[in-house]
Amino acid sequence: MTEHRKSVYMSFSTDVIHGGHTSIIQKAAELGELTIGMLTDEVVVSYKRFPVLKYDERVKLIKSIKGVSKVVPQNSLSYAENLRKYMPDFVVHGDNWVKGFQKPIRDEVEQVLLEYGGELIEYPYSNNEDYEQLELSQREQLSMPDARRARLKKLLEMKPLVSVIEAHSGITGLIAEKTTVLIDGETRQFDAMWSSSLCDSTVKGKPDIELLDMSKRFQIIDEIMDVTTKPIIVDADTGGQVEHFVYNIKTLERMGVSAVIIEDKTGLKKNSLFGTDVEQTQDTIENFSEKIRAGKAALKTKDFFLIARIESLILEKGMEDALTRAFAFVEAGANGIMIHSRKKDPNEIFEFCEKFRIKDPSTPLVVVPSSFNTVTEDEFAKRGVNIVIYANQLTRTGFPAMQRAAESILENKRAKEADDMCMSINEILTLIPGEY
Ligand code: SPV
Ligand code: MG
Repeated sequence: MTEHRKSVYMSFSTDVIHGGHTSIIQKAAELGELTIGMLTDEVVVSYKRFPVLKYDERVKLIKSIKGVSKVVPQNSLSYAENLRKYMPDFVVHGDNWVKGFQKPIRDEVEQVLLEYGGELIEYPYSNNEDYEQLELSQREQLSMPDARRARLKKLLEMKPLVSVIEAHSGITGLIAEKTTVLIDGETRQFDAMWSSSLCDSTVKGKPDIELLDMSKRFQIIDEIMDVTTKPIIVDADTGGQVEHFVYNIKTLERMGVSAVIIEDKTGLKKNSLFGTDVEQTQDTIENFSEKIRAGKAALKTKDFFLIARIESLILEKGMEDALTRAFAFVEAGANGIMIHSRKKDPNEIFEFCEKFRIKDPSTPLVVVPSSFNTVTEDEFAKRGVNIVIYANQLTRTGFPAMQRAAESILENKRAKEADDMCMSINEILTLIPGEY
């Protein structure tokens, strides 16, 4: 009787194959028939960085390596689903996950292997400077204008919902870029950043009335771009005068921004969350459509999105008005629609999405749930929303903390009591690349 050939499982996400990969694959293949679980694009985006090669290309790449018998999709960072399905005799991994971010994944692998008597085999991780350099240069590549700009569109094709957080400086950009959580074997990161008129103005101590000129806004965006790789969506208020807007949209596109959102208001813009408490004027459909057409005509690439934001619900003009505008603005060339509301109750947003989707199944829908903040991303996705923007949370959390620290120093005439509120110097240093 011939002995049953053992089966081996490894998980991969990589889009660059180097000697470290081929040597561990070789060792794994010596143990038996090797199946590779290739992480899907959606998983790679949520735990690492945007893959330079798409899933199918990464599969082709790994399949071409000697020793690989089969490649299957792995739909989560967790191995559990695939291990229970394929029940490999061995799981092979580098020993770099014994501690750190991936430890819970490893613990789960051990547990699942115990269920059926599989074995975990770990080889020393190859800490090679050249490989690290390779990864760094991939990241650098992602931050270049052409690569960065095109990625929002790719993310929309790849994920049911794109999650965006506000950033207004280099440091908040880094928080948006790097913050990762691991929950139930699933990692989450933000996909993109929002450059908010409200937050940019607040940081400068100015009201959100289109007072900050675009060159100031460009400077802030440039600062963020300097230290991050993720795509950026820019809040360009009303877009201003058409004659100015056509220049500004071109600048944004050239910088590598992925999308601009302009709102259908005119005159002195006030923040939408004031609603009808202050005087705000909505632009006519004709004028705003003209602005959209002019903006689109100024663009040079197909990657850049001009998204029209509808203020009808904010200004209590009714659902019909909001829908009429949405269809007209898509007709004028808008690549997406942002519908805004300042109600806590999300029903008017849900109703808009449902009615919009009956006639238009594909134009991306964007929401900013500052007020209707009980709704989860999964629920939004079910309702046909494609982009959720957390528009001001990093600003609104940062400033109260600063205020508390300032008060504490005044109260105590020293900084000791404020120390517990502060991030350690060490943490600050490691947040900023090159400082450790
Ligand atoms: C912003 O973030 O500046 C926005 C969203 O435009 S809101 O403040 O809700 O109007
Ligand atoms: Mg704004």
